[in-house]
Amino acid sequence: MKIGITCYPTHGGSGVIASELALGLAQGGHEIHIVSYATPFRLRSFHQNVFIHEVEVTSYPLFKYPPYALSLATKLVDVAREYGLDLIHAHYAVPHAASAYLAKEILRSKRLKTITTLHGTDITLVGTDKSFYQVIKFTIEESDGVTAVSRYLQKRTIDEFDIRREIRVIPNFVDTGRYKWDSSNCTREHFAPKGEKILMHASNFRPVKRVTDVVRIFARVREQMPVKLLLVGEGPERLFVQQLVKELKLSDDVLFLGEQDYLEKLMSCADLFILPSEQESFGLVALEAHSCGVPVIGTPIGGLPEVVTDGETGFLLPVGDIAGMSTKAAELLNNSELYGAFQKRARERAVRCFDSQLIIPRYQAFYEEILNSTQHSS
Ligand code: GMT
Repeated sequence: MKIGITCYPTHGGSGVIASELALGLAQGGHEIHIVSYATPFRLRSFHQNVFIHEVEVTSYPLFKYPPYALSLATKLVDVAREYGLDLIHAHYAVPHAASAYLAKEILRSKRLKTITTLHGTDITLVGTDKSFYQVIKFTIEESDGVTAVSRYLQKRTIDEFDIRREIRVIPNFVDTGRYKWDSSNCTREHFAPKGEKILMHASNFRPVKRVTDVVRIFARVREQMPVKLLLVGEGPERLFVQQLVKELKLSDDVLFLGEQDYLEKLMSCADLFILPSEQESFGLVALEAHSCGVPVIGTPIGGLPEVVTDGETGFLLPVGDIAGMSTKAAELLNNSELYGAFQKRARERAVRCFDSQLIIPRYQAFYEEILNSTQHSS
């Protein structure tokens, strides 16, 4: 197949999944064309079947907001024509699904199919904003195929947008061969020279991630045992988080590592991953932690319970329950037998349910199904 994939290139779950899917499909012999405004950060290994097409956005004094969605649609048209694409797969509905729809209309092609994968805030935060709602509903209805990364997101989309067509659940995935605990990756002594335990959090530091909760949970665990906190990522909350670390006098034990491209190497240093989000349609980073055998302390919201099994591979406590989360974190870290069982089950769960070799073929089968169908039911 000749597949166009459009996604955000920045650090974030949807770009990770789109890039890993592109590489997996390319390895399977498909020709992949990535269309985005930059090369996705996670497209870090070369494959001869992967082509990158950069969208150029023209600025003009009249444009307060350059119309990226139109430039993307134009690029998709050019690429589809030049390479004879069979389908365009849009990751994250806003605005990619609308650009893919427009490209197909411009091409007046019955053969070219469009598939939209819903990732999370494109539905829960952005898509339902009234400035986008009608376009997102329309493009969900008009895509030839739609997938959601969790059962939670599938239901939420149906409810929020009153959708009658099928939305297929294809969960996120991880390369468990690469995301695994590896002592040669592990620079624990560098971060924790006195053998302290290590807590980790990684995100784009947006308010929904509640990174200040991570710091408060850490502060309570630190009252009970020697421990360090690794904070990975960048985003709008970082300054508040730094301020809080100073106020709580934790600076010696909290390390801000910024954006990191090789999270799997850092995961090998972590004892626990903390993800106290107030929204999470899936929680790809929790899956990556599990794949490295790292239990997760999180919240029972959104699709996170579909990834983390409460009481078996981690603990899920109500949003904002800092006391509860720190108690559970300390309980796990203080009991090596219990910890070992969680570690083992976390890894097993990632391998058994979410390995890329299990999930990528599901996308491939879905593509074939859509290409072989003449119409979708809407
Ligand atoms: O960062 C992104 O690219 C998307 C991001 C978001 O905030 O929408 O993440 C979402 O998509 C990921 C990949 O499918 C999921 O693992 C995240 O749970 C989801 N984030 C939220 O729902 C907050």
